[in-house]
Amino acid sequence: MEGAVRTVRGSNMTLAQRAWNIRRKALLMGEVQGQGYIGQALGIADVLAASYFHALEYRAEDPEWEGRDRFLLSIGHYAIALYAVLMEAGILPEEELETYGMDDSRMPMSGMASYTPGMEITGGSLGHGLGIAVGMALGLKRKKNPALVYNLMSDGELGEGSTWEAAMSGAHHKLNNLICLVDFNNQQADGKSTEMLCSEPLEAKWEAFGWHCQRVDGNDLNAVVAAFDKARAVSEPKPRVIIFDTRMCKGVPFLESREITHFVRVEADEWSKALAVLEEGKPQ
Ligand SMILES: Cc1ncc(C[n+]2csc(CCOP(=O)(O)OP(=O)(O)O)c2C)c(N)n1
Ligand SMILES: [Mg+2]
Repeated sequence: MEGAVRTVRGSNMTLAQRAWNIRRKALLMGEVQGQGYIGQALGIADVLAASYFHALEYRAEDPEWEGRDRFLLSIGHYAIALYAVLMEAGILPEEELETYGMDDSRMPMSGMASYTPGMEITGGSLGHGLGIAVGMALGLKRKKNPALVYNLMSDGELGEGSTWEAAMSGAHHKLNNLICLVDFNNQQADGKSTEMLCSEPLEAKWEAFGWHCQRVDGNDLNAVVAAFDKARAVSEPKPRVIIFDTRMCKGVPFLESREITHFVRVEADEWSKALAVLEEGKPQ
């Protein structure tokens, strides 16, 4: 328990506090523009906290350090969530928060590799992150670089054929330096993922494709951390996937209970209300 909630990055801030900070920063950015994929950001905040404050190797002052673990945001529309954790990690300066989504900002609404330090790929065209991750992982292996490649993708991307081609080739090349993270929020543009194009039984599917697979509650920090640790410790020569079941809008109950859609509507006066509600749940 203790090991799971405490960050390994030289501060005594807990992962729960990090996740809360990520949610707060994402809400502040959403408030700036009056919109944003906030449901996704609130849902994935725990996974991002564990990624950047427990699992990944990187140097905040040198985002292109050759030895860094690569974190690919296949889902470009989750950019607001990644900016929040990049700021929390010190890779992006917090002063830029208010520029989110503006002309000339380094933080456009969809993730763009050429704009933002720490944004490894331009990922808005869904279904391509895993293929890029396979190529990167293969390249790192050939260069004898021990860095890991993490690819964060969505449940909607499980409906893309390119995802499964990439999965097959990752296993073929025995990419034990590749960890795929699936945000299973059971939502996509037109409704619930399980009703649009059901990918179940998901664990059996990944395993049949030759991957080591785990499935955990993505809003349970202890389970998330344990899954990262296990994924890194696997000795079999195969790529690893962790499916995170997450809850959209997690941490802001009045949004959680709203009829959840891909683009959660937040009225102009509700951003400050959401921040106030989040404040009530601030971890000690
Ligand atoms: C190849 C491709 N097809 C369609 C889209 C349009 N699109 C943007 S987000 C989205 C929803 C995809 O599902 P998921 O990523 O699970 O959505 P969320 O959980 O954020 O609702 C779609 C279809 C796209 N960006 N790329
Ligand atoms: Mg989804």
